[in-house]
Amino acid sequence: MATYTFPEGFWWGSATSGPQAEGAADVDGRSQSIWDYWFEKEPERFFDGVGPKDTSTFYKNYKEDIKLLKATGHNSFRTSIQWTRLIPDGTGEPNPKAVAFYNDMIDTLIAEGISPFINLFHFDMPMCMMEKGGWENREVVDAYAAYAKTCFELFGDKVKYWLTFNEPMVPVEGGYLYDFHYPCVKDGKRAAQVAFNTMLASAKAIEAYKQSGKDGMIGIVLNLTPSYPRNADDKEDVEAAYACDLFFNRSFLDPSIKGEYPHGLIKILREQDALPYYTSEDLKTIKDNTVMFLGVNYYQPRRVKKKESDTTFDTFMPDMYFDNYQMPGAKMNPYRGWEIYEKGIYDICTNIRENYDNIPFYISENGMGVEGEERFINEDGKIEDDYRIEFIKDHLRWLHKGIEEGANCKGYHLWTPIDCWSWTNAYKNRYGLISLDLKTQKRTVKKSGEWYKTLSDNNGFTDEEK
Ligand code: BGP
Repeated sequence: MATYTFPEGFWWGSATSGPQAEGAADVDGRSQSIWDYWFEKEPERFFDGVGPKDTSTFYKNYKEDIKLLKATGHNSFRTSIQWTRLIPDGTGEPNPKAVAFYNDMIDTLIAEGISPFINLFHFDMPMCMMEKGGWENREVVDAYAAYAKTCFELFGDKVKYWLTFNEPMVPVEGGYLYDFHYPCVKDGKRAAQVAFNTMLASAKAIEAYKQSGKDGMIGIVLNLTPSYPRNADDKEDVEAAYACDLFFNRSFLDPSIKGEYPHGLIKILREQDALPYYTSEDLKTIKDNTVMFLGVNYYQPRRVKKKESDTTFDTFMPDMYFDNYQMPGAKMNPYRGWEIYEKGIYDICTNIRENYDNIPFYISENGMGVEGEERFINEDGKIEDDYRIEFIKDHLRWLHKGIEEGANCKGYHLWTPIDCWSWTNAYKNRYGLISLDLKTQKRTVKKSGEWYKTLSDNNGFTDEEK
């Protein structure tokens, strides 16, 4: 029987975000984000035509919800402040109602012994900032830095773990390369500018945090997709995987941790005439303000082969350098279409240990979205999601091995506590430890939620003999 015990004080918890969980989108002075706007324009792009307005009612139910976090073993929990709620005009004075909400939500967590991890931006560009050009406009970078500073002033005495961004690469991919986030642009050069300005915004927030003199830690959450070549002995496949790593991982990982962009990435962007505009002062800001810890969201690997298709591109696109590879026999989550490759989490541990100074990190998201979970409701009304328990254990075994070999991993957060709204997938796939009845908003702890409590209480788990 193998027992997997995690380091003392390990952060067990889960993550959600303001826009996906709070609901109350037009309550108490909150302004529109790009999601509210996009849904108004193109509701058909959202699964079942369900938009971001009433997502999961955390704004109203947070006190009860936080009790459920406690009941499912959380000692830590990440959510995000919505810029649109805190500073509806994008710049200027914070909205007192939002300040009261966030204060009370944070206080309630702390009173339950749950450390709040607060993220400042989860894909939710305020529409008033988008009208100015979003991340393409440096004014928005400065407005974000001012918003971050306000957050530290308001909540920095009690929040000890801050994150500047969640998955900053996703709005780049979704909004400027592959058409799954507003503004649905497909242009690699503009994408590079958006990525650079987001990185600069992160560094400026870190600078503001350090200047605030608060005694917590600030980091960034990155979605890391280890890139595996189809054939590790084929030089061109390996080069394709290397390019993907540069585009999709190292474009934020290197500047966030090392304060510098990888040479390979700069070389490609220069060749493609797609280098973003920047000043030497920007580079210094990035160099001087690296993260104190890292959040890693891990869902899926990336399988890659050399460019074999003869697609033509009107503008620079990363896809000029690789083709995606469908590996025969890959284990898939059919509902999300993502490969499940547990060892990827271990490979990330090794990469951070060997190449990124073994910086402290935690798994800030990992999880499994399943459609039609009602199928698994038992006579007591509880969802028996054994597949989720297996999914978590399968990843934790590899994470444990990574830690045993020296990775500086501080915790594991599942996506997500209570089933929440998932962008254009809306409520198609459910990820929670706690189910949500959309009609009644009733919450019911799933089997995985009960199991998660024992996992956290025991600071690990033991494999039962088969
Ligand atoms: C991550 C995001 C989350 C969440 C999750 C699940 O990329 O940080 O916001 O949504 O993925 O993915 P999805 O909602 O696309 O199924």
